[in-house]
Amino acid sequence: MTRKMHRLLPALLLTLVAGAGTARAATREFTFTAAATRWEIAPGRVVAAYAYNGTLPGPEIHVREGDLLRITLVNRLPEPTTIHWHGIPVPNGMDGVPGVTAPAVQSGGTFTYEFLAPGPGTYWYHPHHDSAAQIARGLYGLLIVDPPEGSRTWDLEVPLVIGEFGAASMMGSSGMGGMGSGMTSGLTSGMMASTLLINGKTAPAVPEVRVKRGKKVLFRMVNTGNMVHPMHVHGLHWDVLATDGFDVPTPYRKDTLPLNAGERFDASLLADNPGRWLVHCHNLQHVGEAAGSMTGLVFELVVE
Ligand SMILES: [Cu+2]
Repeated sequence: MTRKMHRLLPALLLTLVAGAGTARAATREFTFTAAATRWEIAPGRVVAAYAYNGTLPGPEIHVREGDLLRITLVNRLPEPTTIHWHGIPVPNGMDGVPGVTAPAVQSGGTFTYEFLAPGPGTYWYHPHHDSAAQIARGLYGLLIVDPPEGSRTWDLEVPLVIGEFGAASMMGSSGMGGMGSGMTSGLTSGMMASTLLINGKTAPAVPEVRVKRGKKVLFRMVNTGNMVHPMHVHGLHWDVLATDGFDVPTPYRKDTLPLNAGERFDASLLADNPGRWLVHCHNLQHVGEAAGSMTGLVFELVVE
């Protein structure tokens, strides 16, 4: 054995040992381009939004625990921005907080975030620069660390990302356009409801969820807004499995699950009661009725 090999051997062994523990870990590379876009929150209702890769919410990323994530932010917004990885213990410089961890990414600039995927669970990402306004314009998305292969105990997975579109403008922030005439008609519950989004749509444009009787559905719920949204399901129950990315010690049942600002829940639902059921925010100012259909934070769950 040469002297060079002697020097390399410990490093080689370390690599093999480390490799054995994370045999299935992979390097996962993504590009998120933040840009202004027009977004249809309901048929014919187009708003001026900010979005990652032109979608609202942004791309839903699925990775495995231990994967090395390399996510490049391309800033095509007319202002600086960052991405903060909510709930993920990233290295300090990757946390996306200007003035604390790393400078904001200027308009036209790029930055590559690099960190390891944490344990299985529901996480989300959003800017931490002018956060209230940029999140209210649509910059947010889900980052899901999937459980190990074969350990899933649900049949269908449904994201439930709540957004308060344009909420910052109601509080006096500038630059929110495209909300339509509703913005000038006063703070009525109907107007409020028209700005609240589930997965980028407002009811009645939120698609129904269809599930076969006896199947289990996992809802990955995230409240990206600033208000509490008590999500209520008719005819069935939520089984709370995890909150903020942590499994709860003992799953518990709820039929109304309050999502605080920034909070997230993994709640499964056993579709054991056939019919067409309502799922809605039970802050009833967040749902409304227009022309006989419900608006705002509401959708239908069909058990076949
Ligand atoms: Cu609500």
